[in-house]
Amino acid sequence: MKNNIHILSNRLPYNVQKTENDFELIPSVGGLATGMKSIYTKYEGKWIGWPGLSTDQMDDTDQARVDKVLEKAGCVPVHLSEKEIEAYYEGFSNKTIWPLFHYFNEFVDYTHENWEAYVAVNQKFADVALQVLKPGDAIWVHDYQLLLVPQMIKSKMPEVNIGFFLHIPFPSFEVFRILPWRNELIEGMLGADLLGFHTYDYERHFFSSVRRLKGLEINFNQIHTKDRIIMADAFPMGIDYEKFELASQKVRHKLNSEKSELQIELEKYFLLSPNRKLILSIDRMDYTKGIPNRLRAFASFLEKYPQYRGLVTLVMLAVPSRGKVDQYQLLKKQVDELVGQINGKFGQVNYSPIWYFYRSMPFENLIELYSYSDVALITPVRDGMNLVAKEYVASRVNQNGVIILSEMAGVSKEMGEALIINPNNLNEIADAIHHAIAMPVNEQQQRMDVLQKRLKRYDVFKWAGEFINGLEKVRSIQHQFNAKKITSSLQQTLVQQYQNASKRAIFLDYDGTLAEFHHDPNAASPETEVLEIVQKLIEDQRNEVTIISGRDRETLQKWFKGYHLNFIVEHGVWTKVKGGEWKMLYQINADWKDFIRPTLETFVDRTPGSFIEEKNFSLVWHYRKSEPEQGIVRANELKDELTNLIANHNLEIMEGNKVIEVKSGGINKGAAAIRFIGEEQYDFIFAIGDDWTDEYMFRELPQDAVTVKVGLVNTAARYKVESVSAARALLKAMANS
Ligand code: GDG
Repeated sequence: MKNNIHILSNRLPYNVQKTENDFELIPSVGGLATGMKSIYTKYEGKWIGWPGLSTDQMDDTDQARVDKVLEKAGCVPVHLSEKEIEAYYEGFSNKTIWPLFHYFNEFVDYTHENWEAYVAVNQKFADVALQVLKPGDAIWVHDYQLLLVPQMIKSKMPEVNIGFFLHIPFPSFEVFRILPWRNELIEGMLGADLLGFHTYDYERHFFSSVRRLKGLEINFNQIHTKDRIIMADAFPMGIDYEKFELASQKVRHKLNSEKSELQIELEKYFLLSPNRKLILSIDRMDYTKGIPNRLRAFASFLEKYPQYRGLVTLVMLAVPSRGKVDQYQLLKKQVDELVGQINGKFGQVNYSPIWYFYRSMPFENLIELYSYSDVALITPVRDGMNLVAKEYVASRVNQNGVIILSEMAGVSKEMGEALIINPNNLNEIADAIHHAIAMPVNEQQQRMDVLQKRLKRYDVFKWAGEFINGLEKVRSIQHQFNAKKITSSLQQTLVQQYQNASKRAIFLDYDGTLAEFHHDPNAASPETEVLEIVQKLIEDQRNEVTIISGRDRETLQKWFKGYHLNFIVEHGVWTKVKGGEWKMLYQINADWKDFIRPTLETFVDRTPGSFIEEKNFSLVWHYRKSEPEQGIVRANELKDELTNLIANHNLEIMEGNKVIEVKSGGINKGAAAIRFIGEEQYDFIFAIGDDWTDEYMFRELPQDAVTVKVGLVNTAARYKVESVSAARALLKAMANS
């Protein structure tokens, strides 16, 4: 059976329209629809989404008909009621997530019922997807309306490969944390195997929230959860370049009789004077697009450079959007007023400074606007990407034209050749308009040439293809990491090996292996479950059970008082064979501590939340409680400084889980475990541990030893388990066998 790739988004790529006695589908022309169609048709998947008609607008017969026409087009509908759309889409999606993710904190609505509807509708989408999906399939989920869907699918069908793409910005943690439902949203997204963003900045903001809210480790662009690797990456969305290029080539060669009214008007405009210029502005009427500031900046331009009055016109197409939301109604009013004021102030008999269209236009008109405008003025205050900028570039077949572009739009990262402005700096925008109009044609063409080559290469098909490659890549990385994972059948084999053995050495690391990490290392005393496992293991006469840890003698002895155990502590400095006395295996001194301690103290002062633990033969700097990113930066700095300091001393730096430890050289758990085994003949050697210090054991124990890493990261161990609870389950299975 073939593995399919399905698409899931809020809207299906069609508008459903009622005809006299049936329904018909009108295809959407958007870039996403085009890009995704190439994918779901190639991989024979389905497109799952809301068809655009509410269940209140259809009776059962209508619904059955709609389902049927959609089925023919490869679509599976998620039917929603008027009420659901209002609370989930207009409510939580557009009044909560949209403003917050675009840094409009003051517009964020915190209605709890909308959140509940968001959860319920996301579940509806996930349930429909679960009906469609087969094991081995992949699904690509789109955008902020569906942030919870990945986890909802993953929890039911972990074997499905899930991609998620966010079309809007992911905000800085300081903004994201404002949301009461921040944890749920992050968990929802972490159900995906691959997360795509338009830019690296959004990706790094996302990582920052993942670190801070979930405490997960992130290596390069891989997030390590307890049971799998998740990847995130920047995939800047492209456009259907050829479509815009071809359409604008045609515009130029039209006969008069074929020209639209708009095209005729545009041509007339330039006839009045060869010095006339047209500036273009196109967006949805949305407060994120910076329309009022754009108008104000245009007025400043006419004020500052009066020689252009009568010669430069701004054509502004604002497409109606989300008209039911208060802020959008206010914005519309504000824009209407500003246009009126500017036209009133600078207008002449033959000249209107702004041509304002509040409606949407057919594609042909859009191309005419792109083709006839000398400058594209794109000034959003926040914008995930902004495809208008790319479409303008693709439409400039003569390679002239200049783009003025806000640095707050994701697309600015790919368009260094545009004139980049800060959308709040009206003076800068006014000067940029002047710069653009005065720019020599050969310079315009040089800039345009670079932009066109880049956008042509990375078009929407390439973008979609790269994302699918990413999904395949993450699957193979997950396989590699899972290769050593102990499955239930492997566990049975290991337990069998254990049963068959007559003399066993068992080395158990403590923190991160038997016990979860605690913020306070002194509060990590063993839970009953751990004590029971240890008890069970030591009851068997064939077992030599050793706790092997970096901790000090006193703590472990106290915690396991009365248990007939061996101890190797402080990474092997001290050993205690059961019933015997503590012995120091090495004659080592700790004079060096006075010379290292001041450096660690400086780092404690500079890194709030970090502290020093002093052991007999080592000093440890802990940063588990500090700000995660700062902790990592400081840890790297500290390693650097220590490396210089310890040169010519017999000392070692070890990096554990959120700790940097300096200790006397030549001592490690591997050497200690080997020494413990000595001449004894064991027919089953088992060692389990979670961090870097345990890797010494994994490397030095005999090859046939059963070595187990806790955590799905690279390791020298033969096997891996994903978590402390899985480690305990394995030990329990052996102990109870
Ligand atoms: C979101 C993110 C991100 C506009 N007016 C008409 C019309 N359009 C088309 C344009 C363009 C699209 O609409 C607008 O796309 P943008 O990218 O500029 O903005 P959003 O709608 O806010 O989209 C954005 C995007 O998702 C993709 O990930 O770039 O940052 O906010 O394609 O051509 N098309 C027609 N008539 C119009 O009047 N036919």
